Amino acid sequence: MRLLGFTCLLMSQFLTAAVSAEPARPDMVIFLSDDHTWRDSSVYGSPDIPTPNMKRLADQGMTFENAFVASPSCAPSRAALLTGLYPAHNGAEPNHSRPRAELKKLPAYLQELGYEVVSFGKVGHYKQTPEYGFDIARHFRYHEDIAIPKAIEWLKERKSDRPLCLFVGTNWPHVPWPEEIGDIDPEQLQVPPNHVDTPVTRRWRAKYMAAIKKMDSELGQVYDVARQKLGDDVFFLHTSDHGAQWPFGKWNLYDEGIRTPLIVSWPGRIKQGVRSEAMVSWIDILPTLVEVAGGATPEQIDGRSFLPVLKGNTDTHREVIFTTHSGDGDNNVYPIRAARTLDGWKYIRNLHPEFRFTSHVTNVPDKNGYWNSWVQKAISSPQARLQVRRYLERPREELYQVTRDPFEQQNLIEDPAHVERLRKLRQQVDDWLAETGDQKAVFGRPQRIASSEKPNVIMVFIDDMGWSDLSCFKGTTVKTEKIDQLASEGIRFTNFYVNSPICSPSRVALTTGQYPQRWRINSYLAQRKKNRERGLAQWLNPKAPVLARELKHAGYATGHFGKWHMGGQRDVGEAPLINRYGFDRSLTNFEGLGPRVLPLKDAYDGQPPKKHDLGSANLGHGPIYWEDRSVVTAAFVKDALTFIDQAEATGQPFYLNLWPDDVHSPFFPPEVLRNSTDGSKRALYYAVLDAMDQQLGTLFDRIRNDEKLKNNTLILIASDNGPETGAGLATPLRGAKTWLYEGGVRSPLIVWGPGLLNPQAVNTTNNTSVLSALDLNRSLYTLTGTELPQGAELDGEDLATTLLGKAKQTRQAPLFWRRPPDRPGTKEEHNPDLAVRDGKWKLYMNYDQSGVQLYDLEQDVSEQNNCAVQHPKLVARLKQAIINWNSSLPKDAGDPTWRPKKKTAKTGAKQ
Ligand SMILES: [Ca+2]
Ligand SMILES: [Ca+2]
Repeated sequence: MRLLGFTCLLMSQFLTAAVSAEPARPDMVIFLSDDHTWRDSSVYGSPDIPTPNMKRLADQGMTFENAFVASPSCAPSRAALLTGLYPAHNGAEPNHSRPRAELKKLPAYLQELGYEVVSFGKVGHYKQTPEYGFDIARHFRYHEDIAIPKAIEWLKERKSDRPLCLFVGTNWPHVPWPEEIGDIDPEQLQVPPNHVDTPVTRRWRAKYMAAIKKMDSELGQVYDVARQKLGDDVFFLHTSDHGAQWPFGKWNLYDEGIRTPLIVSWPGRIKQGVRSEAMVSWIDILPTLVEVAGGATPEQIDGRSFLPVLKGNTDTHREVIFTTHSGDGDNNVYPIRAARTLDGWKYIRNLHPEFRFTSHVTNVPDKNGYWNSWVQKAISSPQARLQVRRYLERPREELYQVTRDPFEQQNLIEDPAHVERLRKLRQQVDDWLAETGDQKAVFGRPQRIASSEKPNVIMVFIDDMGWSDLSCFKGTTVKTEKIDQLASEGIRFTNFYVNSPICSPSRVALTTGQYPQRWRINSYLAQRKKNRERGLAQWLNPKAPVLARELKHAGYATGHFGKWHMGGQRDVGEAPLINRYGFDRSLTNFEGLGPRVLPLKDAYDGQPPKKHDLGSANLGHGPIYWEDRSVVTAAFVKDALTFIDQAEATGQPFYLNLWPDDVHSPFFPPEVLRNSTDGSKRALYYAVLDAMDQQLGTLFDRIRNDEKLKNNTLILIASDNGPETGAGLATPLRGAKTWLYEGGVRSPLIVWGPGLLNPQAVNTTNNTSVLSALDLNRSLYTLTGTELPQGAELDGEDLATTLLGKAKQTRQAPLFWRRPPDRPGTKEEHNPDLAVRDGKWKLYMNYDQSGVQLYDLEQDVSEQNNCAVQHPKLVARLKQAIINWNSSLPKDAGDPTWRPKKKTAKTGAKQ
């Protein structure tokens, strides 16, 4: 009888009566994939991405055409799944955030019904998984791919006869995608129409496919063992937490971000091989599982059980799906809300269209290598440029008819034919925002879209060039024609200073706008031990204010090309990479980390070229390539030109550091110039200066020959410190590199910008304004209309109008220097410990207040006549000013009262 009844029911309506009559409590297996776009599977129509195991499952169950996640990034999506609540309700809004602790989570609902609820792999967001209250939670860390075999092993060996709800979460096809692509042919792949088709895109697409293959294979293994071990009455559900990490996918509310595969099989209960149009959300999965387990559908949540759809009792569920995205708080700060209707319409509201849409894709290009190829193609291809700009800049609202325009390319927001539909969708979203108490919060610090009026800035910071080496600064040995040309079209400043007579601290001052001693960088950074012994930090603290970072947030493209020397040299391989300081793109030498070009020294003497990297090649964090020392500046220029082209393609103003390691030793000029020297240090130095001038000329010509760039670009040229003794010249100034005397810290400054400077000031020399690199930094905030960094007190003063030749102001506060701790001078002559310039006066003294010297620089620029005795009051005032300044800063090993910090296990290795 029973058997007959069973057959009858099967023939009629699929066991509905039996299920509702008594709790079935079937075993349940939920297989979650990670970052898999629904479209990228043969089950959902992909012509070139076979997913045979998804297909197998689909053949045995119900495939949902209209399944959506609540939010397109891992943590909020999974939190919505495991609470049945929208992100604004459960508190997990940006990526990496958690639902509120007091909320009831999915395991608790099922445990109450007698279930053992177990999780293997990425089910919650990695280490958050155990917080959801699973009976067992294992192997949930980042790409802990062993989770799948471990889950299978565990299930095979399970002895309990409690009903089981097993979650298995693979990390595939989440990045990093596998390098091994097997027999996938990138040439044969279909590139989606909203992507940019480049060879690199195809290679990455092949890698993504290889990752999908892994996921699909794991799905098949778990499905098979579930059926073997748990029998036919197993409820098996497969879905993905959101779309893939491609532009317009993950972190987006386009269908590629929010629409998701959902396939459910339950032999004997769900018809085989059916497809459902019913619209369901990830928040509906929790109540569905509870109902399948025989429980009453929870009422206090946003989700609603779609068991009636599974049972074939209805083919509708929701009319509209609401989705939300709040960014990842870091690379993506871009809140969006959207409604997607069953009849195929999508309304998107970008809460802050003034923000630039950035993400891991744009910000971590080495891990998403195709993005650069998109931007590169956008330089010449309008189609590529359109897609790149569409990704980066979004309108306030978007409206798409997804059924006709599946890739959401035609925004119909302005189309009068849809006014009524739009009104309704806006209202629905407003109501939903109100209902969920959505605060529309911005998580993290956004990047803004800059006005196209903003000027570009190129900061050329030459290394170890003397005060009087450029022929436009009275140099007589070589003609620096390219720099001279800029000088003749711009303004020369003869009272410009750097804030240290040596590389690293001078660079820190220009970079941060603060005295470098604040950051404990008062000499060149070298080996870890050597840094520690001199009382130096190991690298510039990334918390320091950085002009480039502020410009980046204001919408600038930022690039650093050339020597860095603020961390990441010799044996200090764990220093932050240059991009941590706010640079979008960088190429450096052996004095920094990230992409770099390392020099080969060739003396053209028949010997093979020698590598010169001081250990950099061993530090990793590349890519690294080698180049002849004589053309390293040209390599920096080449990359800078690409950066400029790309900034134009992305529609951004740019800030560019071009910091050659010319004309620092060792001196290896090109062969043709070397041959015209006598081989002496000085002659080789000038040959390098000549070559550098020509190589920089390529960059200058690019700007000058482009009308738009010419009129809206500012180029500044200075040297980071005085000349190395025996190489360049500082005549008539006293001292050289490492000395606090004028020859160590006074530098040429040239400001060029035909569209920006006062035309009357062109080809003039400003001999009166006293200013420093600190003031350049501060003035560039004004010149670019950029807000000052929050909470930072800058030491520079705003002399923007002076730099543009519209005024001749001088810095108000005195300028101070402290000598590098390891540069006390020579046997014959002591390098003064401390110095101040105030007006025309410069005063020197030692830490113990001895050795006071005072010079009147207007009368005595060569600092030959110490007039301290004649000006006791002035001396007393300036001495006190130095003492006050110096005592406000951390000491270093040059100060006799400095004591090394005790080395502890925690801090010894680091700062
Ligand atoms: Ca994910
Ligand atoms: Ca230098």
